[in-house]
Amino acid sequence: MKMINTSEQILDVEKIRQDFPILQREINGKPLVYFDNAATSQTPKAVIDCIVDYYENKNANIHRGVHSLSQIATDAYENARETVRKHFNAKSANEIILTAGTTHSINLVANGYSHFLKSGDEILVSAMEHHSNIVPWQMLCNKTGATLKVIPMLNNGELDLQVFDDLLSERTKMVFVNHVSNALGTINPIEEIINKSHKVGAKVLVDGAQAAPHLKADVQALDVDFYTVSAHKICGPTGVGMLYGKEELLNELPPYQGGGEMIAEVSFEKTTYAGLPHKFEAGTPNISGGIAFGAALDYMNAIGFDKIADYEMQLLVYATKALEEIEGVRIYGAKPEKKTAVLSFNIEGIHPYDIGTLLDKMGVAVRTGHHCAQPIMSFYKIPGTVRASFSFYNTISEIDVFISALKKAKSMLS
Ligand code: 7TS
Repeated sequence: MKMINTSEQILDVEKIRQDFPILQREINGKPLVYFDNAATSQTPKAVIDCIVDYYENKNANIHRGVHSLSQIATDAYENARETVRKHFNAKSANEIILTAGTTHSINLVANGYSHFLKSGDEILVSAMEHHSNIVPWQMLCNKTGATLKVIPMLNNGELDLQVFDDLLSERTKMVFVNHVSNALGTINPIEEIINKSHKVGAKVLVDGAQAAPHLKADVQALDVDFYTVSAHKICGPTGVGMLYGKEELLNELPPYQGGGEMIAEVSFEKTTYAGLPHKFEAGTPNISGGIAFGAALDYMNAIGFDKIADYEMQLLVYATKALEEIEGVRIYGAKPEKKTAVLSFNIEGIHPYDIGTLLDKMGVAVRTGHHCAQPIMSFYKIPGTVRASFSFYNTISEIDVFISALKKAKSMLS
């Protein structure tokens, strides 16, 4: 991430905030300051309108009706898939599986590879993963006898790439790493990890859930094998997301779930499966969600990911400096230039939950706890952190409110 002068006006944030109805509301009698964007982003009117428009004007089941409404819904859904394909620069729409989100996407791949791995095979997972990029692989190892090995992390919130080099061998079949850590915001060097993994013949799944709100990943340039995203972290609705997979790899994987829409032909003797992407999309999907996922990407692209990243860096640098001036604060993780707009911290002698509760009373929403990344908390030997995560619709004056609320909370709890 590049460093930015804090006084430069990069975005017209006041105008952008008008697009988000929820940002106008109060919480506990105070204007909402929403700093829990890493858990889920807020939803712009364009995306809400898209969902309403679907139910008012397009609602029908897709890929099955000869009637016009079904065709209209199908076209809208497939157009959204094309928007997602373009955004991540996949070669073909067959490589874009619309799932329920990152957790679903990872489980789909883990289930598929459970048919191929065997005892003696190794898979590597980073020490800074969300539980959804740990538990499915443990389940896969239990099923297959493969061994899970951990790429450790360093005190500065980065991965230990020297140990990664040592762990890689011809036994390594798969490597799992997030593009950006949800608990710390670290941007991991996935290009290097992908290149080195490919040299030993291992496949790489990158969990892009926390990267997608802040930067645009190009799956072809990265040469990544699988990439996962949740729409609700990029201004879209919950319950929908993407699994990108290289076409030849997705073709090799068996279906995850059986049901309608994923078949070519069914008889009681034998069923043949549909081609990509439908082979992995059994049942009626989240149709309005898929269409709104496309609308969310259109909305963010109209603002521009370069501008979003630069503006969020201004917020992060400003907030980091203000936070560091409070006595007893320890910030976990990398320096601003190596991470996205996340501040994970503690105040000496105070439980993160108590800080979060008092901040909430003052209208400031942050997440507290282990952030579904318990191994990171174990590494730092702490029960959890307070996590403030920023988005392009947050402002410097909201950070001022947060900092003064934090000082107040500290004095009440000390
Ligand atoms: N991977 C990462 C890196 C995440 O941050 C999350 C959700 C997931 C996977 C799971 O995504 P889902 O949409 O399938 O639930 N992270 C968080 C978080 O940090 N706070 O709440 C949810």
